[in-house]
Amino acid sequence: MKLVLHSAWRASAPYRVRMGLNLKGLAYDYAPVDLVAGQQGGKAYHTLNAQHLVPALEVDGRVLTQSLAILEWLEETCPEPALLPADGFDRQIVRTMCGIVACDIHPVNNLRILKALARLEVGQPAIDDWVHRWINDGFAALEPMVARHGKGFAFGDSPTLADCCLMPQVYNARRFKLDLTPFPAIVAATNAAAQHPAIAAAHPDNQPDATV
Ligand SMILES: N[C@@H](CCC(=O)N[C@@H](CS)C(=O)NCC(=O)O)C(=O)O
Repeated sequence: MKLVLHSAWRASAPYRVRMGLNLKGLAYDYAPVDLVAGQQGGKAYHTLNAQHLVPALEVDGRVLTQSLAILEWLEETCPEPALLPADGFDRQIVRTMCGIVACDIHPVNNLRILKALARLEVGQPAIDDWVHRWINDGFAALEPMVARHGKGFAFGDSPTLADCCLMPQVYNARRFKLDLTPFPAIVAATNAAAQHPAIAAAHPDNQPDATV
């Protein structure tokens, strides 16, 4: 299976997919998309993702988009190691954790939203407050879930899709200098997950297009 991941080093959604691919032990080619230069809006990328968002995953020439759909596809296609728990109720808890990040925090803090706020002449301090507000709201719900269900990782004692969503969101929170003190369980779980080689390899700083 030939996999090509269209990714941007610092972006959350491709970071989720990099973690999934690495945890499944799947090799892939990395195709960088420069979000700052606006490559996601260009004609060439449109054929890969008509939403003009990363990631896009080429699979033997066919294209998948939407990071959660890609992660679910990976889980179905390569079941081992499992990134969802065996128990059906537990699986839904992991999916709930993913949803809090991917449906309720990330979309309102995405680059295009922050650019739209700037076009409305919202200043940087107010934009930072906006970003913090939505991360804080989501993390306030996630913190007791991780405290209850995490046993080294966000859920249980091995990586799940919850880690694939949480790691990038914590990276993003740090980038926006959010105070993570109120979220000790989230911090502990993500610090522990960061030690996992497959997860460490997915970190933004380790991508070929990283600019720091
Ligand atoms: N729901 C989508 C979100 C994808 C998304 O928002 N990607 C961001 C990077 S994390 C992006 O491409 N942003 C470009 C922009 O806002 O112009 C997914 O999970 O794949």
